[in-house]
Amino acid sequence: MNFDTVIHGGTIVTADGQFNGDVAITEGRITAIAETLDGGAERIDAGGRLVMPGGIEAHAHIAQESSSGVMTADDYLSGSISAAFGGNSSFIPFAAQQRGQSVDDVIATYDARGARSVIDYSYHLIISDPTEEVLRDQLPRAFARGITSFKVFMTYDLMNLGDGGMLDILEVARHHGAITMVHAENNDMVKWMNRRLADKGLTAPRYHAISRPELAEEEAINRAIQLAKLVDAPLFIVHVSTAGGAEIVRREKFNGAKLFAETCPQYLALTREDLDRPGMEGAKYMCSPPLRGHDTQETLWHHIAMGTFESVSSDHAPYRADATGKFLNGTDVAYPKIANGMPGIATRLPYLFSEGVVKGRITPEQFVALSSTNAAKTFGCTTKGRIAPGMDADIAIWNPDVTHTVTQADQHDNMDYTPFEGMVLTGLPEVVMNRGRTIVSHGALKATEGMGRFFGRAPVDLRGKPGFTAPEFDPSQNFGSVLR
Ligand code: DUC
Ligand code: ZN
Ligand code: ZN
Ligand code: ZN
Repeated sequence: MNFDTVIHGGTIVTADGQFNGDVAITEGRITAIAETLDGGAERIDAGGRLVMPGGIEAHAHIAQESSSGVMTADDYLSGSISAAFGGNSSFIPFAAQQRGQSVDDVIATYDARGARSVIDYSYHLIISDPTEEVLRDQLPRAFARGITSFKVFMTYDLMNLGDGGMLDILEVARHHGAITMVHAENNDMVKWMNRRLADKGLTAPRYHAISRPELAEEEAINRAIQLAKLVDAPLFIVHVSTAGGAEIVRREKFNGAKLFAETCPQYLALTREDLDRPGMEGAKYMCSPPLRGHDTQETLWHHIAMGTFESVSSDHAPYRADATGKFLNGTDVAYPKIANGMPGIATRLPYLFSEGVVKGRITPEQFVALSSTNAAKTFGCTTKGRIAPGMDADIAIWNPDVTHTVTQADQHDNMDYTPFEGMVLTGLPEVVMNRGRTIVSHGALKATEGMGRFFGRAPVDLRGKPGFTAPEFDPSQNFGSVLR
């Protein structure tokens, strides 16, 4: 056979199992898997290495303005390069609607930005202004383009849709087979805490964590799930940070909600004590939901191992610790004026591998599911996330034994810090491929700007999700909604 590439002698790991063998690639696709394969214009020796599906980063903010107007430091070029160094072959950042903006305009804007990517990309659409035109015409057009996931916020005054707005989106999404993602924090609880803290003059970064209580997340997660159940719509809870939130997700999944969820490395690796660092250092550790306590970490790991979460995603939200990012409003400002979010697209998988697989908390198969296969299934990436004949040759070859210290210089992003600085991790991706093209090899970038392609996605895969229909509401009736 005339293969372009044969990856030889590695341990192939999928979400279902592992075996030693060779993988052949022809014209960007996996064309054969066998114990031994001859030929290949290029042969890659993977002896002692793990051959896994390239990561799919399903939660990243790239070339995106926050609702308060702060632009992320990473665009699609730097963001995709950093992602690739971290073992990702593709990613799905957000395309964010500003109030008053049409969805068509949002997509055109992000198409121009995405064109710089070195890896394949798609978008989740953030909806902040669900007007009738948006619901009736624009979201269906986005869906037809393969943008099959819509994200909404329950917090931030400029983003929060209210329960009715969420129901509108959930209903449209359900009708088309799209999945609704939600940032779940109770807006009024946070605002009430903010007022109390401001009254007492408590404005340092550490109060950011206090202003966003665990209860605010737990309440909103529960509410979002009940809203989704009313219209029997699939729901994805992003960045679950609390034991209570994870417990609700687990229970509701068990009871038949069409529910999906993720957590993020920062909630496993860091705590709210990191916000206490001297001066404004703590600002680097401000994200929403905020970092929690030590006991939360082991509980979230337990939920990862039990299958409560489909994915562990980075929530890469790169705001530099300077006047372009965190301190756009000045260096000596109260915490509500500091951009929140932290980078992590390059550290997500090395962290998950080291602290998960190497430390025995999860199996290599679970690592593959959490990093790639489940995201592909949830978000309709039908040609990605698996090592199987016919699939895109999106492959990461990992050295499971190499130990390294995380440092900013190795992130290959446009940031000026990594919150994971100094952590000693075991295991690194050595070769990362996207559609058979080598993007990163042994620490060197092999790709050039614009090599990535936009990929449209299929409806959410609901196999194994029985669903829940509220007896008072039969969604097939469409009581006078915009859907006909
Ligand atoms: N939510 C995110 O998903 N990312 C960054 C900040 C936020 O509030
Ligand atoms: Zn969020
Ligand atoms: Zn995010
Ligand atoms: Zn290194």
